[in-house]
Amino acid sequence: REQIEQYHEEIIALLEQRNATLVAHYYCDPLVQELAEKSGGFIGDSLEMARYGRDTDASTVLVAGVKFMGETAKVLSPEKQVLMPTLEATCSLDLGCPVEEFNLFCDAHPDRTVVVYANTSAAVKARADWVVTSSIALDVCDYLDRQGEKILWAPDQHLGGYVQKQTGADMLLWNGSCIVHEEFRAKGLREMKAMYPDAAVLVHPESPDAVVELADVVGSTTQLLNATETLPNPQFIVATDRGIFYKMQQRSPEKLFIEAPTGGQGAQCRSCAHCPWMAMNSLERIKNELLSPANEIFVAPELITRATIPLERMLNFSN
Ligand code: CIZ
Ligand code: SF4
Repeated sequence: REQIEQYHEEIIALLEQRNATLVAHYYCDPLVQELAEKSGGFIGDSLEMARYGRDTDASTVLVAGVKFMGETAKVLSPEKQVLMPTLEATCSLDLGCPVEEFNLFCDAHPDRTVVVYANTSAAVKARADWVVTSSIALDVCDYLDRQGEKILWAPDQHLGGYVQKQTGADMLLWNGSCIVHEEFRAKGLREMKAMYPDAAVLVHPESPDAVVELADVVGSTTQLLNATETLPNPQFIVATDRGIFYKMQQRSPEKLFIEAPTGGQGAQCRSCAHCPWMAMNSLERIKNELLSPANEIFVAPELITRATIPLERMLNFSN
């Protein structure tokens, strides 16, 4: 613990020297989230991170998350330096939606409004009419449906299927998925619910349909976090990345938070309830990056110009 405190203090001094701020995703290691808090930085979901990065006065934004979050920060603040602890931290949704294939898909369906999830590259966003996160996907697609628009949705098929079911919108879905959320299993969850009859079940909509159906609350990371405060239940079964337990427990120390069951077993399962890419954001890498920046995010100017349009729409819609 003493060693960690020392690490934290060294990093805070380095952040000050560089006029830098640390912004961390809820799925990062608790020690990194704690550092973000202590340093006066920020913890949030990808929508909140994007807004914070845009609005901060710091000249350098150090993004502890995955690559698309760094790219989004750069697109929204091209004048700022955006650093990441590593450039290897990616996302199965981003990887599963390469821009060349995506462009062909869009070309084949010119009559559809293109809505992409935030978990995509800047190049994919540059082709989109709208960018959404899980906190506003339902509202945006519902709005577009009411305007009579047909939607092309990418890349998460589970979230897309959920939105389609809830809104009745005409949606053509890309077939991507999140390697963390797709591991949650309905059978195990049903058994767990029977063991904890007083628990509320919280599910992120990147999870399979059968798991979503068992939920008391379906929502984005922030919406699930808020539910742990507003619901009276003493226990919660949580189907999302376990990184979020840090904030849940901090806000409600008296409540019990239980990981929803996954298909894989222990150490064999690299992605069970914790994103292996989020886990790459270690204190050591954060410190090294501030000592000698080697992982700066650059986005081509023409992509910035184009990707800004759907990203601004996202930020304005959710204001
Ligand atoms: O699954 C993710 O990576 C999420 C939920 C990102 C975000 O915060 O929107
Ligand atoms: Fe991507 Fe899933 Fe990791 Fe989020 S948790 S960054 S969606 S792989």
